[in-house]
Amino acid sequence: SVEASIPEPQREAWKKFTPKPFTTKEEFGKETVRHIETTLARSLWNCDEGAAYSGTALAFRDRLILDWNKTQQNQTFTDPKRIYYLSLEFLMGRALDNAMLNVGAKDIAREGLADLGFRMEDIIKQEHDAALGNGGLGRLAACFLDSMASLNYPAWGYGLRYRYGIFKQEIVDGYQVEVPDYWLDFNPWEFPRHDITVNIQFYGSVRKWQDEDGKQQSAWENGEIVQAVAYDVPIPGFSTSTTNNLRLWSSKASGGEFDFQKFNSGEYESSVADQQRAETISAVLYPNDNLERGKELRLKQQYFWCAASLFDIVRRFKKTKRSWADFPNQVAIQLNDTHPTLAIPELQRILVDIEGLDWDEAWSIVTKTFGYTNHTVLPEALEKWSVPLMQWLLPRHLQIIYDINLHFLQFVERNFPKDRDLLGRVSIIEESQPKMVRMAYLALIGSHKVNGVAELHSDLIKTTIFRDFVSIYGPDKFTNVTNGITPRRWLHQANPRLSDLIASKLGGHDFLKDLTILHKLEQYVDDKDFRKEWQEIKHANKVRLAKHIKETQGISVNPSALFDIQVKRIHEYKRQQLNIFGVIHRYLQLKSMAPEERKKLVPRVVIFGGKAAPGYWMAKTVIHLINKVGGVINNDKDVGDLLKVIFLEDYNVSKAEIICPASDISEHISTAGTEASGTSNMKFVLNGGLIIGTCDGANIEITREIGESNIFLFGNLAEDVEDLRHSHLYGDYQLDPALNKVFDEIKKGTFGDAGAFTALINGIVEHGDYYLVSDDFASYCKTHELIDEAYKNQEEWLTKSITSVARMGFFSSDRCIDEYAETIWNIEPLMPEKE
Ligand code: IMP
Ligand code: B1N
Repeated sequence: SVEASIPEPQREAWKKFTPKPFTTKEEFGKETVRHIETTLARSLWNCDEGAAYSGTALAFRDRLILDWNKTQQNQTFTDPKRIYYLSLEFLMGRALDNAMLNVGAKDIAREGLADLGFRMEDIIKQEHDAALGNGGLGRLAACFLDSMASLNYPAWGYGLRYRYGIFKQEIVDGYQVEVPDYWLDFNPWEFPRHDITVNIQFYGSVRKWQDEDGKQQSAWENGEIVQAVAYDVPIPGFSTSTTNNLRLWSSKASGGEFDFQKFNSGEYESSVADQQRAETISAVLYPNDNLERGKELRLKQQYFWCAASLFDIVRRFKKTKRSWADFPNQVAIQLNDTHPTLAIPELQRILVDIEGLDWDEAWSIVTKTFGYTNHTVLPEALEKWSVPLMQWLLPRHLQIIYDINLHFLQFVERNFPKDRDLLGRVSIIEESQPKMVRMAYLALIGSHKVNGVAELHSDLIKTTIFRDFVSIYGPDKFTNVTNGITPRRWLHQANPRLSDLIASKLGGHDFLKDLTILHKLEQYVDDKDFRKEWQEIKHANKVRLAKHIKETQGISVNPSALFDIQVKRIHEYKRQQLNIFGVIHRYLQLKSMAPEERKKLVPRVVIFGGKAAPGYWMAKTVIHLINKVGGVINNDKDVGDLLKVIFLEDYNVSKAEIICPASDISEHISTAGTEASGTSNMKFVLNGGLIIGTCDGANIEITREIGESNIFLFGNLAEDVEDLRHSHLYGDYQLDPALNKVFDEIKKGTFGDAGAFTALINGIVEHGDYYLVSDDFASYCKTHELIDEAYKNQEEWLTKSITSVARMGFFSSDRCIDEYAETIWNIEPLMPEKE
């Protein structure tokens, strides 16, 4: 069993045989070659870069596991309160570079690899990204894991082990084509735990009876069973031996590979079909960002993962033989958006149906345990599940949800007896056809704290989607925790030269553990040599990106041009369409100028990147337009180096690490009130780029920290959006004239078949311009002119760049995790044991 341990007298021998981590390049080389020769069965004669990567990764994995074992043992003995972070997405990116930096052995590995005939940079590039996420929400979860380990919090991540992560994007004739991302061919970073399995039930029925004491009992029976198998991924902290665990569940047919009875009785095909059906649950990540489509398989994924994780958490708690009342003192569970909301009725089911607690006692434990983070107010992203579907798949959970709702509505009625409409508005069940379960309401009612991810967003949820709940529970249930990013990956790893330059001034790399130390940089803002180096590093990073563009797209761009970058999921609310219309406007102006006049212009490279959800037709149209516009502008002799438009294929985390350090300007231009926070805005500024942005999400707090003169803000405010939308539909409303010219050009066929873009234009001209592209167009273009002017003064630009970085200390995910720990989780760090 998992609990068995070595008898006392033999423990000394055990300890003597425990492997020691490598500390020199020779020891590292020895480990690596041993893995290449024995684990991989390759040799001196056929070791390519792929094999060298695998050997290096295995040597580092061994190291992480030794620390991981100690951390887990220490946690088991000390038994502190733990935080469990439930997220359907973990967008981890590559692991090797991160592991090398976090354990502080990158230089040893570089030298060791050189001795074996390999270059570190080439080896790192061999790794396939772990891309189990769509965008910001999944990457935030990955930054949180890094911070929780680095700050020594006893923390676990729980997720799904998708066989296919987010698809790989190819651009063919200007269109997005999706290619499956099979990433598990060789994944040294996971440990299959075939001894840790949980049986998960679906479908079936509920039996009810009265026990001897006359108490009502319920049992969920006769369902179909699928097995969850744990795969563990070690998460090393930076500059600490704490190594936490990310546990990902994989689905498998229960009773092993397939049903042997069926197999032997000749039902070969159906036994294999059962197996495949079970494995489908964890087969693929849903590729939608900020959109929920109510598919049965998605609900199955959610329950499968919640039930397996809760079983595991409850099992760990029960080992300590504490009373149930102690559960919330030992366990905090954070819900990353509503995707894990079923964990709430599931814990209530375990406590009431299986452990025999009273409803009220159980419910008090549940609500003290959970916290819920909301990441969006977009209506199309708010999860709702149809009651008939839930009745069919999870009959007992539906009953529990109805009971939770009943108790809640009775409570509301007692407190607001005169407000009849209120009950319908706040009910977990929407009285539609069919009825729907509103998951955000269930998550809120089942949690003790609800938080948004930036100040504006946390204010907005209180006045929009959760308005009634503020009156019901009072404002204290709601709080804000502004997002952050890990400076280890997004500065030290992505931009090592800048990290080292900063360290040379601040007396070491301590700022990577306390980012607020960066403020000391301001005293060097006039230091000539420092400024020169800062500028050289930015230029070198632009050269690196230009090289990537040349290699992947075959287009040469001038690294001295102003690099203007917008990389993120393609979404109407993020407004890549505003950007490309702005580019067309710039092109038209340029074409109308005399050649001497053009010479005064600041050359620009406009770079786009990002994926569209496969079924999101409008987003795909935007990608198509960007590529068509690029095709025309990049080949126009009048334009030359003055304007280039690039669409980078397959934007992902490892590409973001090359892109973020290379911007002069990055664009975060969502319609005000739609982007909950944004996190790439923080990554770009931390790497010395300036931003053009709307007053939305974390842009507002970035402005407050770095100062209004260091950011280019434009556009309408969130508070005015509703009225503007109304005026489009019912007022006498005029399209922006410059935007109209852009549309005329598209309609003329300048960028290929005009018909392809009709819907995009009509959405703005005829159907109410929901995202306010026209309203913000003039101020957007004007602001880009200001940027051109500002860029001509390179000295001032440089001052802005340095000052901004110095003031970015607030946006570390370490600060963010400390806030969660203190205000929501009530947990403390657990320091690793001394050697
Ligand atoms: P944002 O929406 O620009 O704030 O994106 C947040 C972060 O998510 C980025 O900085 C990337 O790390 C990641 N990200 C966004 N879009 C994608 C994508 O399409 N593929 C992979 N990662 C992405
Ligand atoms: O979460 C990020 C924020 O920085 C972004 O502003 C926000 O858009 C993003 C359903 C989502 N919100 N909601 C999602 C993703 C997948 C899905 O199936 C919704 N992603 C965000 C981190 O706070």
